Amino acid sequence: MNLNAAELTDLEHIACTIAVEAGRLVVDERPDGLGVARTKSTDTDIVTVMDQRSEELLRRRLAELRPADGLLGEEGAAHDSRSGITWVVDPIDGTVNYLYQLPTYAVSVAACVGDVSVPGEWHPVAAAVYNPTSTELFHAHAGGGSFLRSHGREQRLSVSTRSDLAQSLVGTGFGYDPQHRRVQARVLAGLLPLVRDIRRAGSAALDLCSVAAGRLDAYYESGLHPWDLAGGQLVVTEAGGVVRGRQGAPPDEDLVVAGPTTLVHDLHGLITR
Ligand code: LIP
Repeated sequence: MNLNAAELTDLEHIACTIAVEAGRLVVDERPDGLGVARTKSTDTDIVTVMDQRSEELLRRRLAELRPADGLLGEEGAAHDSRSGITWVVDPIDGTVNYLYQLPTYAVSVAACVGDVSVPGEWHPVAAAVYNPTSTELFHAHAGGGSFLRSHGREQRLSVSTRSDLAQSLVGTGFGYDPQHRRVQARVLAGLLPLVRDIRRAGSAALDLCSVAAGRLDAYYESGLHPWDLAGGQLVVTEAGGVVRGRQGAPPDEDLVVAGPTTLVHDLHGLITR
């Protein structure tokens, strides 16, 4: 599907607009004594009422603005596309941080082309990732570069120029399943002596945006869903980075490695070894 710069810019503007609207909702209308509305894959994989309200806002606004487009949301909003574009949204990425009032969570909104139900058969073409606590808005469209909008200023983003993994600050995250976490802990134990340090912020979307901004030199995680990945993936690639899966495949639930090409290659080698 070929979209021109004007169409891509319009999609990016829509992503920014509704990501900020949803972000403001989850901050301004957070109820006192917020609890867990339900759990998903495990009893620590939680959903709050604000995840649900944020996704409903995104669904409603996209129905108004882009009625022919498809939708895939973390909390279940989904319908097929009649336009060839599907919006992949995470209403609160970093839900545990949100529950605990740790300021590292984001609304991620990405317009994608291809079949989002098949790993590797889709890619984002416009995206916004908004942290409503810092009011930092990361955004990009294919071929347009990546930008951070903060306090009224637009800053063009570029990934780290570091090429030495031993001097690199590497982000990662962990799944909710105990057995998966045991494997992730073993990978982490092998990596820790070989890098500058590790950071685990709790939001894949913001981790990927930190890579785009050079705040992390690289990032890896296994277990990500399309909604965790889509927005930040485009922000990284439009900042000159690469986002890959295992053995150079497209990023998927099995593995995501992001950063400058050299670091991604070396980090992938250590992780898969
Ligand atoms: C989170 C991811 C994060 C991962 C967490 C969790 P959620 O997404 O963004 O990278 O390490 O375990 O999966 O569940 O907050 O939308």
